[in-house]
Amino acid sequence: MVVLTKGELEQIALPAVHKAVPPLADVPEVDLGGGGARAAAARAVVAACEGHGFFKVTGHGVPAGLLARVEAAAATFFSMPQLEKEAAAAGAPPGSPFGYASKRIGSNGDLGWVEYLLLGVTGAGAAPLCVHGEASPPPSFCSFRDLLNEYVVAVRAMMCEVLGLMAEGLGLKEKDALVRLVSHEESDSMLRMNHYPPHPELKQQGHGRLTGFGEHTDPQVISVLRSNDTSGLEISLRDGSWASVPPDRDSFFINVGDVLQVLTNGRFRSVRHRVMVSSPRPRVSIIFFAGPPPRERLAPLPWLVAEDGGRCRYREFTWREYKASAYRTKLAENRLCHFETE
Ligand code: GA4
Repeated sequence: MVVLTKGELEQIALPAVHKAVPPLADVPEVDLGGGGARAAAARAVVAACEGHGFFKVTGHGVPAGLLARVEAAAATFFSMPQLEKEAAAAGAPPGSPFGYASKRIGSNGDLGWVEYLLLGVTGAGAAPLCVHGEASPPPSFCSFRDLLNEYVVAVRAMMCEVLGLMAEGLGLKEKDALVRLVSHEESDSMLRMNHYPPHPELKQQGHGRLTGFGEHTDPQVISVLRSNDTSGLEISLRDGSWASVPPDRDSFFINVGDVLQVLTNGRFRSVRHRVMVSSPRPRVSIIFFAGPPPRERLAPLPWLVAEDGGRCRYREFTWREYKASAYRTKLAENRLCHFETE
């Protein structure tokens, strides 16, 4: 499916020298199922965000049938001929990150062994998805989009539950301080579907690893990830080492994003992560990135600054400003350092 020029192949293949990394033994887990006490769940969310900046959500209430339909539809989309995929998601204005692409991540020269569909999600209503500037997507794509809308609504409800627990665990007076950001009419979120096909050379060699999606942090508030029970996701630990995340077909994974690190004055950790391709099975993941409205002014929350002895670690900025700055960077760059106060 993917045709590479020699230069591109060399760049993508370069990290194949990386050794396999150990599995993350202690993936923090938060059960939303109502079995445990709410205060305990709130504490577990905070501890996980302070630790790895990453955790697993069980008892999430998103119907298994919906997840199976979304997974099947994503697999069907990626199995279409290249031209059809491009046509189905065409219409994004030049310079916009939205639409279908293969191997090229962002617009600053990053490459990966991945093809993807990136869709904009605005508003808080029942049909928030939009393929920006869509001319007239084919009918087959419209039913796919309806299904993804259903998915976004369900995932956003679960995510708001998690953000509510976070606010509680942090002891914020304003209990909806975080939920409000991502469920506003103008919230600027995204849905991404990634497909990592097995690499033919790796299959022949039987070993080796390619970069599917290079290391990075997510700029938004939080990201909610699902995958088709296939390995590949790795996170960076506080000591700088990497650990692979054992796949789990029943749960969601949550990443703290850059904005949440800022709001919590650095108490929560925006987790650096990547996807490596070594599996003989294709990996398909679907990620919801929850962002605030473009005009939203973001700064460390006063309560958390007070708890930190009055030290405010980041200057105030709007999401529009941060996003513009982030989108000028290469994937692996530290984007928050430009907004630190010292
Ligand atoms: C990382 C998180 C999301 O996938 C994304 C990515 C975006 C893109 O693919 O266009 C970016 C990347 C992400 C951060 C730095 C810039 C922008 C690629 C890139 C090199 C959609 C996002 O919001 O930021």
